[in-house]
Amino acid sequence: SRIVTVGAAQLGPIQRAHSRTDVVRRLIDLMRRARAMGCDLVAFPELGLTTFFPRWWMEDQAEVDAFFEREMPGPETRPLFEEAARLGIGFTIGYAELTVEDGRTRHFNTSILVDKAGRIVGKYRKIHLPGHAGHEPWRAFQHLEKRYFEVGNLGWPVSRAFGGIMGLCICNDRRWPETYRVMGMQGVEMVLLGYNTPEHHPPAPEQDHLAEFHNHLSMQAGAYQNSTWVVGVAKAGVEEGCMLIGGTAIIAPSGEIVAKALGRDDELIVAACDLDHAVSYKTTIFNFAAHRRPEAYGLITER
Ligand code: ING
Repeated sequence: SRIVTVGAAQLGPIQRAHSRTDVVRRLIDLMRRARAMGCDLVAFPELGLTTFFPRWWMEDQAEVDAFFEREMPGPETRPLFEEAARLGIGFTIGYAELTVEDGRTRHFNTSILVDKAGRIVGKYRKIHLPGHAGHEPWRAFQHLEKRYFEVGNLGWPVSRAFGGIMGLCICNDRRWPETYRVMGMQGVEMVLLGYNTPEHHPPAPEQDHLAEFHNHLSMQAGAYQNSTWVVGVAKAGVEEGCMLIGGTAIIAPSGEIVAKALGRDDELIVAACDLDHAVSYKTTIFNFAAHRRPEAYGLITER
């Protein structure tokens, strides 16, 4: 067996007034608790340093860019990296990435995987950007990821770390089977993802009561159908008047939920995840080499 003891560190709300320093203090507390429980790795949510700012229509780019990190680690996040290295624990965290590439300024919804020595060994930029790009004042709140972020340009890479093959994705990605399959084709054994999911979905309020169900359904299906562990970590609770679901969970390759958060505030759940648990599925029912028929799958890559 190859045990990776994982902490899924759900965050309660981050209000607009909370500084990065305020948030890093909460992250370090959760990281220390995870280490004390024997974790090799602790996973934090999507946009884990700020409030979910795509809920607002903003026209001043400087106001928007204030939610982004220009370097990682930067001055306010370096203490998190230093504490992780001191404790000997790895972590994932999501953040808004502002960078200059090919001579132009780029904005991504990004997540990184950091090893026990504090090195960034994996990086992902969100590909499935939900919501809308224009101002839609009929909504109780906006969901403007298509306005503030570019589509990720790194694909879904996997990293060899923590004794296995680790993958990253972010929030809406978890609802799309293609996300897991692209990583499954690379032999992924654990997918780490964060999410900020409003309970209310203005275009389809009739779905709201199923928000928690659809959250687990998506991740359990992805785990089972690709024989991989899935660790899904929420930023939860009432952020600036908007209720975000919790439901942080650690899911086995069997599709079973092995640990689940109970509330909607800062909450740590831990599980000893045996990466070899996936072998039984990868070598039988989901033996891709033996059973997949890619010649029949062309349509799923069409527009
Ligand atoms: N959040 C949501 C998610 O996919 C959303 C978007 C909200 C979809 C409500 C459906 C209903 O979980 C992010 N950040 O992708």
